[in-house]
Amino acid sequence: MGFWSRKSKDGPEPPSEQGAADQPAGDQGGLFKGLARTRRKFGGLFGRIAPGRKIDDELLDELEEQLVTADLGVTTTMELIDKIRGQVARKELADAEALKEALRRNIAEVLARAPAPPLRDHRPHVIMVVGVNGVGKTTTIGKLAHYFQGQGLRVLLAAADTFRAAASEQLAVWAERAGCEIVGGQSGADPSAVAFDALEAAQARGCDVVMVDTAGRLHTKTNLMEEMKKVHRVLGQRLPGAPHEVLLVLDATTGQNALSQAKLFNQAVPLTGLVLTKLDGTAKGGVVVAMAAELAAPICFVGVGEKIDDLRPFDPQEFAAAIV
Ligand SMILES: Nc1nc2c(ncn2[C@@H]2O[C@H](COP(=O)(O)OP(=O)(O)OP(=O)(O)O)[C@@H](O)[C@H]2O)c(=O)[nH]1
Ligand SMILES: [Mg+2]
Repeated sequence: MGFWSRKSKDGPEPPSEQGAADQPAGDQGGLFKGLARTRRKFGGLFGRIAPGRKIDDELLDELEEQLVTADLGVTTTMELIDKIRGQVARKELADAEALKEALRRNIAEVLARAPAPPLRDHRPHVIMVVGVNGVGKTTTIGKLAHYFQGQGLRVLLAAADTFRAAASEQLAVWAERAGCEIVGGQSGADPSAVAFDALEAAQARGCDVVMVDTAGRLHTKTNLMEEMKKVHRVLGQRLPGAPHEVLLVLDATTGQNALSQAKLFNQAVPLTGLVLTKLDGTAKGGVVVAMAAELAAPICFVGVGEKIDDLRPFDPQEFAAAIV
């Protein structure tokens, strides 16, 4: 599949904490559990349908409304509903159970539309992490550092958030937890200079992965977006082709607003992937489907909690099954 799915040298992933009683056996890391609230939103509709109930316009209208409320967005919902109407017209769906199965399948199809990043072998592989304030960039970097270290890769973090007080200390705590290296800068230093120095250090030390933590910024603030572009540019000056990945971190609880953030960030720096955090705290998990439908960048990871293990590589089939 790509860089993200490199197999661990140490065998299978560690088992996750125990989840809900109805958690499927394969729910490593608690994706199913994390999406409980989103699923409840979908389940609410299916729960009210009497078994064997005929699929009619009234039922489809209700489903359409539910999908919009679950933040799939109007465009994506229309697409899904049209498809289901076609299946109903062709008499492919006998009852509510078949409808549920069809919805799950159709959602997985939409999610799989954005392909996983291609396999690229750079050394170091440079990943820049961007997003608005407080979405979970630093936490995600900590989780990813742990993930990569677990695959036997040598990771170095660049503390290029020189804006927020204590940002580099926060990253240092994650570096310690993950057991990786970190290069920081003085508070108030030029973030692109820190990124440059960190990349230089990673090259000298032979690191496999460099992750650049950046300050949170509003997608509408031009000067801050320019600063981010400079970090991107300077990394490329140090190592042509870098950064190889630009990950946009989005907070799933923001629902549809995440979509406009993604569009504006993508205009500033070419995004290669999305990470959706805080799926555990929201009933708006449906926004993932809207993302996959409307954006070119694939969803690489989802965050389902605050702990170091609470990050899952994104799997369309698994995700669709976990929400429907
Ligand atoms: N429940 C939950 N909380 C998360 C997740 N990811 C991050 N958080 C929490 O979100 C808060 C903000 O996380 P940070 O990693 O500091 O966010 P940031 O984007 O780096 O913030 P700034 O650097 O200030 O822009 C913290 O309290 C994290 O614990 C997640 O997947 N689930
Ligand atoms: Mg941060």
